[in-house]
Amino acid sequence: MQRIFSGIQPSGIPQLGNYLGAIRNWVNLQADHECVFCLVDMHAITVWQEPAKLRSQTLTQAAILLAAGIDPQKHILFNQSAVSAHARLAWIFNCVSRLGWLNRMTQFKDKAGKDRENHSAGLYVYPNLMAADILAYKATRVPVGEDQKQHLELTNDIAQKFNHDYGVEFFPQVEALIPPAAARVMSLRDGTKKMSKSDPSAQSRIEMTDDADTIALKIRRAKTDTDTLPSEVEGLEGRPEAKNLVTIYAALADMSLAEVLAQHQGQGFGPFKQALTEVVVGAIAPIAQETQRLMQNEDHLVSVLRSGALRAQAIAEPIVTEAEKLVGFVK
Ligand code: AQP
Repeated sequence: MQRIFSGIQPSGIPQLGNYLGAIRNWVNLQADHECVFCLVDMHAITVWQEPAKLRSQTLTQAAILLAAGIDPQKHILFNQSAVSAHARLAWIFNCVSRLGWLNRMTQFKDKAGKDRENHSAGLYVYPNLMAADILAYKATRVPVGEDQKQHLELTNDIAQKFNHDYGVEFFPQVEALIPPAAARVMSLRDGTKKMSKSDPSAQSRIEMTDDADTIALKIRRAKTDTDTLPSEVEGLEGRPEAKNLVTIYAALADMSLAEVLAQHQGQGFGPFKQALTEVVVGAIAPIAQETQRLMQNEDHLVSVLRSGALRAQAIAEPIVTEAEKLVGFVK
């Protein structure tokens, strides 16, 4: 059985893009993989996080994952900082990875924007830590959204260079598992920007804890154009907001874009948004409700993460110790 590693940052409340790009896929992959799911709190602090919020967001995120169907008995769910192997391997990878490789990472450019000098060094070396997260478990498959593809290519470059430098086939190559539908969900306020849990505008995203009224309001306010829905997929080109709403509908209803358009062609956004609201509420509301229930018992959430961390450590510790020996550290 192949081992999967995947992470999500507790940098806010998970949003619909996290769900369609990652969480929903994780739930399905549990059937035929050994899964290690990680709340990557060390990644989250690459941009400033209020300590109390980071803690509560980590627990909320654990609750959302459990509510969405992650099974912490059969698989592993834990928070990254609880297993020191991640930080140790990341340091080695900081020394294997090349500045030229990191300079090409588009996520850093997107997140740092023009104000590059004022961002943390952690944000810059984020992809090296991500490579360490995956390779500390010698995971071979990584379910991610389309936006993370470049980081996985870098992970493979790091693995290859480590193996070459130390003259041993130690780390495997990893394969990205990118969900075919809704690989990228865009902001409700700007169809050219990805939906993000840390976007300053809560109106730009559907959060996994939103109730039906909040979802309806956000979709009603979502930016659109004044045209009706086209009959062909090509008609969505140059209409990013329209394409995004149709994409979300298609992903949640398990339909193709063409099938959604066949049902809704000629419709204005008023009625289409109502139909979309029903589909989104149908998928999100049960998860939000179960999350509320799980949030009542913080001790239980902490103990799920602790026991996950112990099991994660049992896998990662021997792998990272071996890597340290290969480097020449006295162990
Ligand atoms: N808009 C998206 N569409 C599809 N997939 C997405 N993912 C994130 N946003 C979208 C996928 O969710 C997984 C976990 O993401 P993450 O929390 O590790 O980091 P991120 O990609 O930076 O997500 P956010 O929501 O944009 O967080 P912030 O705002 O903190 O940067 C990943 O597999 C990602 O592909």
